[in-house]
Amino acid sequence: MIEQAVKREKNAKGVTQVEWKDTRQFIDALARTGDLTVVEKEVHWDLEIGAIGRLACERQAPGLWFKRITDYPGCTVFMNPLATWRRVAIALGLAAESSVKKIYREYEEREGRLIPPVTVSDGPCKEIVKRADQVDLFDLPAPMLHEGDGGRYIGTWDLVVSRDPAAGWVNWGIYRFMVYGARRLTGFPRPTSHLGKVFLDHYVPAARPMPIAIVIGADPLCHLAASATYRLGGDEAMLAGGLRGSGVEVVRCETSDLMVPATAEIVIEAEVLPDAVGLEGPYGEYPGYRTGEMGNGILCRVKAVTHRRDPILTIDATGYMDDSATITSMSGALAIKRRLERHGVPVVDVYVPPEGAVHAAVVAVSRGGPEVTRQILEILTSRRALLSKIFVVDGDVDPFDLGRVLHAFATKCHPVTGVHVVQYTGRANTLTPCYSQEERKRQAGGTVAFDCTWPPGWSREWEVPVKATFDSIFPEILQRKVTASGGET
Ligand SMILES: Cc1cc2nc3c(=O)[nH]c(=O)nc-3n(C[C@H](O)[C@H](O)[C@H](O)COP(=O)(O)O)c2cc1C
Ligand SMILES: [Mn+2]
Repeated sequence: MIEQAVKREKNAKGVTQVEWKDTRQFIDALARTGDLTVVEKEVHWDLEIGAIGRLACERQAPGLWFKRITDYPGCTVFMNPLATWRRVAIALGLAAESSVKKIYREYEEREGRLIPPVTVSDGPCKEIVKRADQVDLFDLPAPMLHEGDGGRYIGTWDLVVSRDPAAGWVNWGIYRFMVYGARRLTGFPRPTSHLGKVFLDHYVPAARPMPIAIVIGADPLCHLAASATYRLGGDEAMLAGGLRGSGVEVVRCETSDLMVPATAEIVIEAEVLPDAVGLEGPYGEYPGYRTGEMGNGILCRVKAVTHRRDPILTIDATGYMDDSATITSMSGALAIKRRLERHGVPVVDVYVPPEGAVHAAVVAVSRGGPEVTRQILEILTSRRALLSKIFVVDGDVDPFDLGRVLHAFATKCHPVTGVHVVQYTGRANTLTPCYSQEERKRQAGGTVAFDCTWPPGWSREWEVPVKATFDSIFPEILQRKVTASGGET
């Protein structure tokens, strides 16, 4: 059924076009494949939605559409849009049961074909327009997601549009935002994020407020593009167009010249203040822990809110196996693969397993050993270092098969000479749970690479042990006979 929803006749450029152009059409698609649970009974925004959404992630259960929220008639909440591979496959217009490897290959192919956005003069996101003192963020059902969060989070499955005033390029990224008052938000773009860097490099020194648009509930592939590990200056709107197979329709903001996806559910137009901060966090974060304490976040003044009629607030139940486990890990893995290729590493494939919360990567290489492992470690930690564990495996190990990866790690990684470590300051991931508060302040940390490959100097004839697996330790003729009979003879 899903295959039918994708225009099979390819357009002039040979691009597959995905039909769903907004959150509502995507929700319908999920309902058709059994990947949506509609919750009709009333649920509370204070922890109840968060608890149900959290359990759904941990069970890899369908997405959730809450239709009745305490105190908020007229608003609904859609939770965990892309937190399973099935939902990522459906968003891309693939069969729901597509393998992870197939999803990776499809994403990799489409991200190479950028399609620019299309400007429109009006769109559903402008059905309701509230400016200045008409704005009250408490009109929207921002949930208290986890016990102990610093406040109610309205930006979890968002897409934040901003511009570099010097170079003129536009950035999209997903960053968390907390309600701080009726017209105030605080947020947590990491200092290493593109928004964080542009704000600190260009707006703070000039003492100018930075216009941003927090877009909530655009079509799922726009959010996938916004979460992607993407180059500085790269245009995520064009990436989203490439993933969809058609340009994203964008419309101008009311209070700035930023352009936002026209079919989004909610758009919060704001400016980040250059000379003030506001308390933000803690928050139950994607590594699967409540990390940090309440601290200073960026402080934003809201200038307008526009939304569709009966707006759907999209939310990520952040934590173990959430939306970033699937989408950020996939784009991260492919960015690692490209980077290693550029540096001449003989990389075959890279997998960042969702269970590792974007902290661990598996890199398969056609030629391994300590030098290649060291090279991989240095390349992957030379800039912002989000990963802290790397498993380097030989090319005959399928990196997507975690059982085989663990087998290679357990049997091939030398406990003394196979472990390579680097330490760094100023670029570590401050959300890595094993780092102390003191290390986080200095952005200090390290990365370990486990060399799970045979030393290149070992003779294939007599030093490398023969694998005692079906495909290695039996004559080919017997393998063919056994597989031909279905493995029963
Ligand atoms: C659901 C979700 C929430 C995220 N929240 C944050 C966040 O609060 N702060 C942050 O720096 N990155 C966050 N990220 C990761 C960024 O979106 C990701 O690193 C992206 O590449 C950032 O874009 P940038 O490179 O343009 O900064 C989140 C990702 C997802 C999928
Ligand atoms: Mn970006």
